[in-house]
Amino acid sequence: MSLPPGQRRVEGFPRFGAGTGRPAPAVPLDPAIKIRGAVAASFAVPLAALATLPRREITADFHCVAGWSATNLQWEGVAFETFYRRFIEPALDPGTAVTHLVFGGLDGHRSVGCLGDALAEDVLIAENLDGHPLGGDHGAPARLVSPRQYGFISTKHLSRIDVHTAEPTDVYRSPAMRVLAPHSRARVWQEERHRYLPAWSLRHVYRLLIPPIRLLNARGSRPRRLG
Ligand SMILES: Nc1nc2c(c(=O)[nH]1)N[C@H]1C(S)=C(S)[C@@H](COP(=O)(O)O)O[C@H]1N2
Ligand SMILES: [Mo]
Repeated sequence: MSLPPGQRRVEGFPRFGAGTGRPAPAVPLDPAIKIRGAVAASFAVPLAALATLPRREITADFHCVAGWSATNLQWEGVAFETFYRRFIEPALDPGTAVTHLVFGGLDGHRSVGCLGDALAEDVLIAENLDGHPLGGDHGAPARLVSPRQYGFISTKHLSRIDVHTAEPTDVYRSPAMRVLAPHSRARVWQEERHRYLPAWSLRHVYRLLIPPIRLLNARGSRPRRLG
């Protein structure tokens, strides 16, 4: 199987993210996904409710915008479209035209996607990876997985979804994220890495970031020593 433009295969599936050396956030006793924004009233969907929905399994490659790809991952969970139709759509005020969603994680990571991309048939709220419940490294207790978009869209430790009727402009607002200016659609086969700059101009720069970020993330994945 070929990889999208500018991507290179890595062995295994590294833990990755701007959260650097920090350990994964603790999983709450009764984890839930809070829904806010353009809904009649905010509410929370307990993760336990996912067990009552039709389940979906996909096998897909995973592509980080920095240029690594992990191949042949098996995800199991609930199709995001199923979740959206079951919980979010019924909570909208009549006539509300949703355009974008912001996916928030327990560690503060946030990503923006347009509704159409989020409703693609291979987008999941995943609870299992390769036959095992997600561990801290890969997004316990549940994460978004959108295989045809760069990895930063696939928010781990998913705990919040904000519903929007226009593209929110304040999500990627740290100084680093302003420079990285992620593309609003982030489709890997179209190589939509950066909002303004052509992807080829960034391939080398992004690739330089992979070893230090991998190292920091690997440190954070070690259990904390007691005492
Ligand atoms: N909550 C959260 N989600 C996140 C991140 C993060 O740091 N925190 N990093 C993103 C990035 S940049 C990538 S490439 C993938 C990495 O997923 P992995 O750590 O399971 O390999 O998760 C994305 N989702
Ligand atoms: Mo990434």
